[in-house]
Amino acid sequence: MTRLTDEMVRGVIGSADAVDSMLSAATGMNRLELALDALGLAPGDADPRGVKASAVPVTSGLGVIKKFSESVAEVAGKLGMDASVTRSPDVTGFSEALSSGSEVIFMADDETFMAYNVRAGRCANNSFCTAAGYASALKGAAGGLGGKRVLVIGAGRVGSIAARIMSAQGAEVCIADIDSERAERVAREAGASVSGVMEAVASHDLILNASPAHIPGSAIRPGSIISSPGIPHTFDAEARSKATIIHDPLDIGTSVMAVQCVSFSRRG
Ligand code: 2YJ
Repeated sequence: MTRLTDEMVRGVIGSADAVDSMLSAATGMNRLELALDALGLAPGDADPRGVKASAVPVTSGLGVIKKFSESVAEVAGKLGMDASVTRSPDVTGFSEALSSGSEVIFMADDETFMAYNVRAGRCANNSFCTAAGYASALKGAAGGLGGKRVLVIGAGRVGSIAARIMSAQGAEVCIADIDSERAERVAREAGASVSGVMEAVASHDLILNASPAHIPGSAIRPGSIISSPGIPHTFDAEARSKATIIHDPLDIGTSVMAVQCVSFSRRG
């Protein structure tokens, strides 16, 4: 799994309004509406406003990413949560978050990024929430996915979940991955077909890119919509001029996590 870096996270603080503008221009939804849609929830099912949240820095593995926890707290704050970063990292930070009365606790190591609902004892997981958020963004931008041909690039955790979600919504999903066995297996599970990356890009207008691959603009069809959680994000100027590209390094996945985590204590 690709790990975020200091550089990828650097721009998150202060960019929430730009992400909101990008989202509403492309999908017609703001971040809360997108998160609710991604999770199949109604507005009354999850109201993040005023919910106390902590982001706990985690030092294990490759260690703390500069401004990661601060960025997570900022994204939660943008949804109206009362969010802050704990003074201490790791277990002491988790304990601090509990003592401070936080209802939602965000933490990430190199494998897993989760939001824990203290009262409900349940977790929202970033891979699922990222897949659901970007699938919902693609659906919003395309005016629905039922009966439409959608390409998923990357059959890892996010791509495989997104393929299942969009297939269940009636899309005709095709999966492309450099590992063809992995693509075949995920396609079987999702009721999807398989294709090579470049020929699939040339024959699809709706793409969910959950891979770190560089897709050259010359291969992209004009008017395409590309919902792209994949990092690093390396679309060139031609791609950006031909396609609507939906991407941010943290906001969409974290917003969906926050809303799902809040919904755990609101809906039994
Ligand atoms: O607390 C910190 O600053 C770090 N321990 C954060 C680590 C962030 N983790 C990742 O980027 C992993 N790839 C997990 C993200 C899951 C994406 N679905």
